Amino acid sequence: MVACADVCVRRLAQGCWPTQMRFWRFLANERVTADKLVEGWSDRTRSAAAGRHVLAIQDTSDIKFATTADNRRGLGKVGKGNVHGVRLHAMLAVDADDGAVLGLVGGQVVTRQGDVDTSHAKRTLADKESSRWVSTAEQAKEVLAQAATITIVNDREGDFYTHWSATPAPNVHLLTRLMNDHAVAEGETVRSAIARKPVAGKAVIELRKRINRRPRAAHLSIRFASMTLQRPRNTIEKGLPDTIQVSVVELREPRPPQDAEPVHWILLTTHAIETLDQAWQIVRWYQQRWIIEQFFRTLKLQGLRIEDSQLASADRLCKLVAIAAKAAAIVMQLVQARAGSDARPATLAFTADQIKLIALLNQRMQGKTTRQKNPHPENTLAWAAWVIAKLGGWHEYQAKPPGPVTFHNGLATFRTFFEGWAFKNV
Ligand SMILES: [Mn+2]
Repeated sequence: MVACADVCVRRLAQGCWPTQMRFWRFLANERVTADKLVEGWSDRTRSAAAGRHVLAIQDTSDIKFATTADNRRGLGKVGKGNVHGVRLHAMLAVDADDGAVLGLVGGQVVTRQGDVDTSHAKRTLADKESSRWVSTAEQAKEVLAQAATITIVNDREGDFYTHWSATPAPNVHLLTRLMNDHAVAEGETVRSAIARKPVAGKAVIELRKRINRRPRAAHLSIRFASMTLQRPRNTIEKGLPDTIQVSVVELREPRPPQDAEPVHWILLTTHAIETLDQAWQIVRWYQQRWIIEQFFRTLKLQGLRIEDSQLASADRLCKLVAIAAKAAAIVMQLVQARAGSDARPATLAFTADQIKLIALLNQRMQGKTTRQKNPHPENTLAWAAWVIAKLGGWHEYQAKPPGPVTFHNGLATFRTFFEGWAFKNV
């Protein structure tokens, strides 16, 4: 899937009927389950995480598939309205110091069966869909056991008291954006208490482009404090501690440009914050969350186009999503490999035959000057990524490094080359 930049079983088989049958049998096999495939996500992540401070970033994305009223393909509802598909929850390991994607950690791929009618507060965590945040964090503790420190990073959905009580451990931290306000010991809430703190510092931060936001430089002020969260009164969960100690960081944009939504982030973390530098560090770690959004984009519109799959049943679509998630993580590593000097082997993403072809293309593409030479050691991922980026139209005189779209185009071109080359060898 990585080398072909595609998840379409028919196209992956390159017109070879027995190969296509083998893919289908694999997806249909009852012993091949989405859970087993998810377990396989992390084989290489374990050792890559050793000794590092790892940001374990998790998030959920709905993968929509086309259905009709007569044929839902066995898929439950996702998102709003009459949309059907599967829900992918994934956790990526990212090096806290240099932002390198170390690989997938865990998660789940599910499709909803039936509607939930008991109200949210009346169900215990084990019954709730939100339990995925806690169970994936537990997977992280096991997969990332060799890491020096683990910081689990969640968006707002991952902010709930049970998670704060279940997950943190001596070298396991939690960093989450505030969702509902929490009561704090002083008889206040997080929001009101942080607002009364003095501004500790100011900085200009570049905001990335979003669907409803143009990129801009925002003038932000930062506040921080340590606080004691109080156990919610309405919980039916048993055994929760009375209080939990956290640090709170608030970012505000006091004077946003006209027509722009002002920035207002409140972050909660179990990391201790004593200095202004430490508070900004927390903000920078939280900003790394964009990597998982890139990952979902790679899987969908900008990359593998998983939502175009024509597979007929929910069970097989779940397995396909589980396989494609691993492919998307490797594409992300490829994009990064080109930017840095990543010495991991090219076999991470390519077969032995494909690497032979990459070596040939590499010879042809290099120019006479040093600058036009592939600067990376042979057979590394960075070396392969240089060739793929060139195929995607990137030029070494361009100031900007190649992005996911260039790689997507490069991989598509590579696939055509590879088919022709394999055919010639027949
Ligand atoms: Mn989310």
